[in-house]
Amino acid sequence: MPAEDQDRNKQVQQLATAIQNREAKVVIIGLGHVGVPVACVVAQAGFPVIGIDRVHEKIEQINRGICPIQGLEPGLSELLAEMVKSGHFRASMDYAECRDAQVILIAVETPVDEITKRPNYEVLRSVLKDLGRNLAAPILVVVESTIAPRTMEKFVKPILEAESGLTVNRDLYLSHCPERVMPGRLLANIKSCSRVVGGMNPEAAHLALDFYRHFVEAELDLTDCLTAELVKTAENAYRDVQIAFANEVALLCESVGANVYRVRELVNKSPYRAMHLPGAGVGGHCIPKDSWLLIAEAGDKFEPRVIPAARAVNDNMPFHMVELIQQALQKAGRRLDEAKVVVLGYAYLENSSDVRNSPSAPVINRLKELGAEVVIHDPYVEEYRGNLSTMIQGADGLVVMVAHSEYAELNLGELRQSLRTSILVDGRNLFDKEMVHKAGFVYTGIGNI
Ligand code: SAJ
Repeated sequence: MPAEDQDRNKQVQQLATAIQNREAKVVIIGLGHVGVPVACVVAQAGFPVIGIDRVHEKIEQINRGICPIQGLEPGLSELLAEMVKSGHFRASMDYAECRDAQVILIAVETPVDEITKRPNYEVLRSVLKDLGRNLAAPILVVVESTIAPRTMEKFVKPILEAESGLTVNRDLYLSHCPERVMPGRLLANIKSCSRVVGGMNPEAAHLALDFYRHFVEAELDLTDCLTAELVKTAENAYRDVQIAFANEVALLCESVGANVYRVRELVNKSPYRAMHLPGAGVGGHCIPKDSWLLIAEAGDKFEPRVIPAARAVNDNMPFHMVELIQQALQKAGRRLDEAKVVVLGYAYLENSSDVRNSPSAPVINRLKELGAEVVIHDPYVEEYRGNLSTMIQGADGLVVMVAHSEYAELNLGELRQSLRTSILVDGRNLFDKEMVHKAGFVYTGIGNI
């Protein structure tokens, strides 16, 4: 066997052994909702972990044992403090930490451009360049961020090879292993959710598999990078399309005077049906953008129609909420530009403080554009905490944008005393229509007007 191949095999073996023995130094780039819990779990599995991020205060917080992730994440703060204290996890801003690493995980944001809906890889590009200049063979680089199909081949591989001088599948092993974390369950998901492990070649896939097997208790499905890119973006686009279908049925129910939630309940009694929930909009850090990543490479080969249409239906739901508010006020003889409206919920998801792509934002902006006075309440979002009884004084309508549990407990009869006009617009089917009517309110809601 030629010396070069012998050397290559030796390097792969070295890397595989370091991973199997948990001696491999692991560097995790991007300390956000994915990077922080992953760093803690990898450290807990026994690997020495360095986290890299560009935000200095985040580095400071972590190295003081403080978790920078907001929101209710069971066990995360405690695990981070323990891993920092034991010396298994440290944060840094210095990419030089990658020079003696054997495994690199990249978990940085991969948004889409607001207008063009094209992938915005500026952060990913910057990270890859800084990383590439600090890579030493042999090395396994895993991209966990959600990326459009062909990104590993067309974008990640050329930048890393150009900056490092290494060669993919010889001393640089590339993998795409998309995360499947959900707010509120970050730690649990990393261990319990099955994962797709894509490799630029079978050896890379197996190196990644051996790594993830140390801390993922669920199934690990081996495949290539392209398939892994398609699986992640398609699984979220699937959810977006399902939600759009539910929203379209809701609008149909409004037009014929039916209750979409009763329709959905009975539809789902039919085998193999799982109609999603209609609602006031689709927010979050992944569902709204992953559909655009999925179709980013359609190019001139074909024109995707279902996926963009689903996005348009879901993006319109906040504006439909404003129409329902306007109609309810008109019925009560109130003009929107003379009304005070209380928006209940700013987070994108119930019982969460995560406000990324919040559907409440377009509702609030549109109401203000139309001249309404808007008051925002959210028990989980610092900026909007407050005494709801005080905030609703003299208001003309309560708008339920988020199904936070505490809103379901509200005493509407009591609240009604403080309102000028008793209107409730329900964007999340949080209240029973008859119960609200009995409390003296005019009720209208998505799919149940
Ligand atoms: N939503 C609806 N109707 C539904 C479900 C959700 O309107 O039937 C809205 C929510 O109110 C929210 C948005 O869609 O504004 C997104 O909700 P989500 O439940 O999908 O929550 P996410 O954004 O945290 O999605 C994550 C995704 N997980 C990963 O990306 C790993 C998604 O694939 C999961 O299905 C989802 O969590 C989950 O299962 O909770």
